[in-house]
Amino acid sequence: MRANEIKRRWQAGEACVNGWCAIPNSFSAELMAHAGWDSLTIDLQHGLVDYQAAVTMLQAISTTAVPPTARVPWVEPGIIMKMLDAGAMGIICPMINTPEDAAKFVGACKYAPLGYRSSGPTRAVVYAGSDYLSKANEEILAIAMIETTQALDNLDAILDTPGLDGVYIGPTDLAMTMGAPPVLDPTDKGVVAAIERIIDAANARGLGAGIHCATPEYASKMIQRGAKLVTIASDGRILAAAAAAAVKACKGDNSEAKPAGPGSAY
Ligand code: 3PY
Ligand code: MG
Repeated sequence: MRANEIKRRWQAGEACVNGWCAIPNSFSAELMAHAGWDSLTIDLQHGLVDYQAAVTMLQAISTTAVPPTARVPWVEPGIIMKMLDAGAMGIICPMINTPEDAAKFVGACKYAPLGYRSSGPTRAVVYAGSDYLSKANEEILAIAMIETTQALDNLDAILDTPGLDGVYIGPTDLAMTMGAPPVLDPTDKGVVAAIERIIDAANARGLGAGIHCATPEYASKMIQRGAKLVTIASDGRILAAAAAAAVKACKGDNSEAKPAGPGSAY
């Protein structure tokens, strides 16, 4: 089976600079795949991507060796298994708040005896190799999003879930549940302390810690702080910023760019 390069990097103590695909299109995914990211995530939660678009995006990404993951909409085994069958090499699952959520999530990502994933890796065998069924439990990553105060309260129990490979911090939701401004790249002291606590607790167990960032500067800072997967914005966000900058440069417009609200952070 194709080795999961995210896992290889984590084992070598290296971080992945991760791209985020929210645009439901195979060509934008192909462009992202050729842009030099270490890994890519197709976002079926807040991205505009449905299952059929996601399949074509996985095919586009597989014109390169970049490992694809998917963020699913919720802790729902059906879509987790469908994305894995389509060839995602890992799943990022939002709102894992309890050890029960974590066990349900990890179980959906792993075949028996580790979990209850159903056998039927229709495209995954084509993409990842004919020995997929026997190797998938080792190579497929189950990454739980920690993004609420409830998850913080249950952090140790969630991280101790057998088979969990990593965590992914959602700073916006986390801040919102802490009563802080809901933004990526937070500076609120309480939110920053929570992020650092999650990264340290994951690293102490040999789990990969990921975080969604808005800027390369914050992402680099997070790598220095111990994060092993840092996302920078999204395809849509990067496209919008580059387009706005080009128009502004051509028009010689010196006015401030319109700030995007937190809701458009992806
Ligand atoms: C959040 O900030 O809540 C996220 O889910 C980022 O992906
Ligand atoms: Mg979130």
